[in-house]
Amino acid sequence: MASNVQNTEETSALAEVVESNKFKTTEDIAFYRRQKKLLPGNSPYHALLDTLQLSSYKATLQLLNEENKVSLLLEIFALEDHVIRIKVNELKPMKLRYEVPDVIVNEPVTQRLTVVCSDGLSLTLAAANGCTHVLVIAKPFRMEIQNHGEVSMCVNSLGYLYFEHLRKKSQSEVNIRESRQEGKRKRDMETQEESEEDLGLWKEQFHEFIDIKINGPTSVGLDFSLHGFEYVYGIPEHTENLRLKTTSQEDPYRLYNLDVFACKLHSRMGVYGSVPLLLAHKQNQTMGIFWLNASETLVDISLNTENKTSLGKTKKLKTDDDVLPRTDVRWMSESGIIDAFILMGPSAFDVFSQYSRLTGLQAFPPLFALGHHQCRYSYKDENDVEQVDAGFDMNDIPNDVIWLDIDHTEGKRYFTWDRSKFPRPREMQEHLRSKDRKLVVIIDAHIKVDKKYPFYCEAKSKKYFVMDKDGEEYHGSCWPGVSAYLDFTNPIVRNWYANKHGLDQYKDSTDILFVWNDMNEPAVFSGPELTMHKNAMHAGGWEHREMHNLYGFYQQWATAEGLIRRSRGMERPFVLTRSFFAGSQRYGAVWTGDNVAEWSYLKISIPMLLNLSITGISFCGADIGGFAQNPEPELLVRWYQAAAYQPFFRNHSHAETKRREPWLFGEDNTKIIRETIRERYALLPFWYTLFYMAHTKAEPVIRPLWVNFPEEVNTFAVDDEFMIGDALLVHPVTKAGITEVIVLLPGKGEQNSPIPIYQHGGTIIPRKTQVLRSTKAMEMVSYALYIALDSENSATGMLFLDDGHSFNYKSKNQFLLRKFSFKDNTFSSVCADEKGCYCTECVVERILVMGAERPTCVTAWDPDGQESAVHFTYNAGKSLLNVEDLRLNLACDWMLKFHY
Ligand code: NBV
Repeated sequence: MASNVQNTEETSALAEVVESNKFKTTEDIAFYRRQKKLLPGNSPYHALLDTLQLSSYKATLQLLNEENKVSLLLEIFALEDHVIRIKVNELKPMKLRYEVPDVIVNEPVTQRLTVVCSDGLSLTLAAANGCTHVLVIAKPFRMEIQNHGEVSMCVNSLGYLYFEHLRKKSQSEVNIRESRQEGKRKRDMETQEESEEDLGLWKEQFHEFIDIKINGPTSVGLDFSLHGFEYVYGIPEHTENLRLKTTSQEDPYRLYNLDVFACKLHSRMGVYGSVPLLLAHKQNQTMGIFWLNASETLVDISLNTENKTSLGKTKKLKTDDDVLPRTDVRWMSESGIIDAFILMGPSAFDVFSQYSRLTGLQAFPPLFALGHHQCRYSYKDENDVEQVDAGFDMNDIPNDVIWLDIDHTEGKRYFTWDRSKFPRPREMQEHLRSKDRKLVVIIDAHIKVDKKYPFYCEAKSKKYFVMDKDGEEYHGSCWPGVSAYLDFTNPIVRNWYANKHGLDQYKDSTDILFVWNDMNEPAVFSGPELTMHKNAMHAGGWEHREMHNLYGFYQQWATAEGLIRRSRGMERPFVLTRSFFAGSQRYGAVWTGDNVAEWSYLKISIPMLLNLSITGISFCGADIGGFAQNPEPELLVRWYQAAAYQPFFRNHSHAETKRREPWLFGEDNTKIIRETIRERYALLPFWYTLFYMAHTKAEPVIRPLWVNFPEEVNTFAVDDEFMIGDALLVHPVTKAGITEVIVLLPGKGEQNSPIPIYQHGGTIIPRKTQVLRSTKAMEMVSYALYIALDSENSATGMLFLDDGHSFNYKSKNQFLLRKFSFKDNTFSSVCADEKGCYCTECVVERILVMGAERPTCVTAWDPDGQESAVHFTYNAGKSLLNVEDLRLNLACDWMLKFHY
């Protein structure tokens, strides 16, 4: 694709790309074709039980492939808190194979495994916790993971363990290489079809792209059978439903980070990011499989049944009582080793916490990042920014951030300003600061190759770029034209890059400027599938194929580190990334990329965000209105009404679309959008508290219904509605022209409703009593507590409070965590974490009790034990009790008594 093309050309070129099959189908993927040749039930692997070695932290034994006589090393670890880790590598690889670094936060704590039973045919290992057992069966090799005596999972019971060992090229293959070196390369390429036996072992062609594999075939794979499970979720990112579908007749789910503009819906092809975590749920248990591999990965899923008494055997589907469902999950990766974590739950929240111990917790966003974001590709100049900013105030709509896309830079040279459009970027930022607002600028992954661009020259001289297979700087084309790509996998490069965000280095940036990392799959217009060639080279001599899915993760990490460093470790960063991997939650937010202004894209945003949320990435959102094309006003309004209840809340649109600021769709629509955004702001204390819970306890901020109602089978496949925390149930309207939807209320059946947001009985939601122009402006606004009583007339809720932007909550314990409860006609506010201490003048001004009876009087008890009557009103028709004009300090313990 030509450099510096105009926007119109860009879009149509990209659209064309999607149409003309620039992306592989599974048939184009050689390692997949090779693995699919394996027949089930025929594993050539034999576990040599007498090679068992036990150390204080693991068990190892050898697996012999009886066909090719290559031995593998199996390592089994029992990690604390109910996680089993299984690693398989070659016993004696010719050279090291890639093991994913940097994703696992701390070396997991392991428990001793002991042999509890062994008969020469199998052996059983017990973890120190006493409830987990691992049965290893010798021939053919397979494993059973048992929990409290019940088989939860079998490994390799279908015999799909697959491991291509490193090898030398045979003489005939060497001849081919030599003839190429003699300059016959082109002719060879044309004449040498990939032979049937070859199957892309050393070379693979896709369109004009030839992937020469210096290491030859390195693919790995394994199957896991989940007994009793028929609902599986996760492995984002796909434009698919929440519940994963069986792939027997259809494509497998592909995990390969790609820049797919306007991705087709219900497709299993890879899009921008990948999290190789699959969750399985049944009534009494949730489990997870985390497949730690950053190379291209495909996942096959099939649903079977089996007799309760004969675990592991595939049977025809029956409906008998003694028949159990079973989901088989087969992971296939192009390279690396097998490193799988089996998260035993048993609850969904246990799985979330087990996974977070491995890959880390959601970064705690600064409060402003939970407000409304206004973005466009691109706001033209300083005047445009000023007008848009003023538009929010004129229309009485709160907003926290204005975003600048690629055109703010000088010829797509990131970290610079186009001075003809942005002559005074510093003043522009100061203006936004005066309005308590922030600026986010885009910094893409590609770097313009330009001898006059100091950023490029410095990185080049330091050899910080990814190299091509011949040892030259890797070049590809992207927005600036010919571009180079920083090797973010190298810690030295990340360190250098992080420093580039310093206020002294990034000219005319201020501390209200935050960052958006785009095109970091990485997107390479001239590369295969619009991404980097797999045989490009990274630090340490690793091929790009090994860690392709990690590239965006590393860029976001370096950026977040840069923003933290810029404030000398004081301020929380905000970084949005398009590409991501397991662990990206530690560095900021993710959005779902280039969606389209169509109802179907609004609908799919719900399952897409839910699958991200349950795989650790709570801070996620989709472009409001759809990035490409123009939403009709009704769609934009409905999209706002959905997105206001989703974690990352940003209006964004393509350059070729009409302007999309919220007040441009007629007075009636502006009014609804205004109310919707204002409602988001009123609920910010609730959102902020939930983010604190995600950050400290790995509880997803939004969740599928089944997470909160794990026993209610009718919730298991629901993905048109969701929960925010455990308090709000939201059912967005995702169809044109309707005024009513059918809402499933767990425990209560279905209901028709025009206002599809419900508060769950038994919960308390903290809100602000007034909405102002931004989160910062609302800092001192008083709180209201909305209490929805359950059938026992009780409710509980939490509130987290701190300065909203620094790390002081952590480094100096400057925070408040309050617990509210309503029980026995008494409402109380108590401290939920004694460590926290934060001085605030903020008060609770209003308490609304839903489902209450009319009291005779209400009294407040202050911390000194003084009781005084307080004013209340009661709406008998709605059973609403409203206690107003309170001034109860948030930092103190107090009570309200309701007298009957
Ligand atoms: O930087 C321009 C856009 C950006 O607005 C969008 O959000 C990204 O997903 N970017 C993709 C590149 C151009 C897409 C046509």
